[in-house]
Amino acid sequence: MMTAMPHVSRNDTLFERAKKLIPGGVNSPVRAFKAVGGTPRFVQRAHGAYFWDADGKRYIDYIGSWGPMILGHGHQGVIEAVQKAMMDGFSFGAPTEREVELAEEIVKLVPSIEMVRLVSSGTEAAMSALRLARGATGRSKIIKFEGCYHGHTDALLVKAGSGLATFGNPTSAGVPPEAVQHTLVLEYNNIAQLEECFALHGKDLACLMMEPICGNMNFVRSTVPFMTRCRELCTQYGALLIFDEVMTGFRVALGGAQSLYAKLIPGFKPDMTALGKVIGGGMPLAAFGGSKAVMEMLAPIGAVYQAGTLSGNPVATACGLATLREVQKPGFYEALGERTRSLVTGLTAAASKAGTSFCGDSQGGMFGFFLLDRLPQNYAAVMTTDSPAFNRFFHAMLDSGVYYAPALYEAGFVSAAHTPADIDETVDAAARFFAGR
Ligand code: HOZ
Repeated sequence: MMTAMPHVSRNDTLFERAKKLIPGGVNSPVRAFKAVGGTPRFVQRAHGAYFWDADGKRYIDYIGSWGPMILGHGHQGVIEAVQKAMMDGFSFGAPTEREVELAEEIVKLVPSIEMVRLVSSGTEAAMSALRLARGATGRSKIIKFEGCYHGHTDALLVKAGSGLATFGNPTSAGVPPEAVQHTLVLEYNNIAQLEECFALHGKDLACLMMEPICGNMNFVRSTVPFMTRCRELCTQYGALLIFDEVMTGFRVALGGAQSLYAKLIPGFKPDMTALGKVIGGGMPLAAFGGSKAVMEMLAPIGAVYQAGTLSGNPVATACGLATLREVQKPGFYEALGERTRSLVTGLTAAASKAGTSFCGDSQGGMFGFFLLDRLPQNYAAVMTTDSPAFNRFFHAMLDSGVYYAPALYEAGFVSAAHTPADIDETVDAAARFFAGR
């Protein structure tokens, strides 16, 4: 008699191989399933709103490479631009016309940016903006907020969100105390603490760096009064207000989160901005920019050094430019915002019907949801989420072919390729989970 062979998952096999050679089997901790348990899905291919794992299972993708894939995967126009660029060469280590074109696009779309420098990652963008702020002001101290993540630069890797929060070490080992001695960490949305800190340290502050809408403690907005005080105090004390819009830039609106606050706070703009993710369209590309006066303090004009072999890479800039041209088409953000809102509204209604605590928020193509009764305003409130319940939700959705971030501290992303049917399928899966709890 024939005995059936037990099914061996290719995801499991690949994970076992990966773990022998790559720490934790992943090349960035947020990809691991350490917090939720189980085996990470190894992606074989992706198209539109979906990816297929190594076992051939299809998932509706709400990570989108952690934000860049705003058009969905494999957008034809972007593929053509990348293929064309590749034929002319991968990297030159010398300037190209496309870098100028991308800089022109960024400056046109983000009015606070008069000059921009292209780099390869969000970490690099935030790190370089920080150095420039210190160079420009001649000061050392900086403010960051608990739960905000600005990449893995030493000085900013303290009480951070994203993977650090997920794995329970919000301050990384290996960061010497001296590296963070000038970093002041405050509670997000806490005006009293902010005012107190400026009163004590304002004259020594080089900058305040913040995610205007924080996507690294799930999805938490700065309140308008808080943002107003951040701007006022930075101006009053001569510190630079740096927006980390690596996640939110071209994602929550064409002009980023700063364009939304500018509508609510007259004359509002940050002094510097870090960008990434969407501007590369899925290729390693990021940027930081600000006023001409500050940006001209960078080498080779000024004394603040910053460099990169692959900065402004010709293939990455082609991908970024093609992506930015698509998102400027009329109605793009209206449609994307509507689709994302319908997801959050659908999930909230399904949870409410089942009597489950649930709330969510979204802006443009970025969203967050919490198994809580009301939206949290800071990291401590986010931390009150029932993480085992989140893990059960995550796995139920994964089994149903819906891929959310495997961590409750991450925002989610909807692309232009997500259809109403994808949203319905997602909400139905969630409703089944809520009903069965
Ligand atoms: N930290 C980013 C999301 N919060 C994703 C990039 C990464 O760390 O891999």
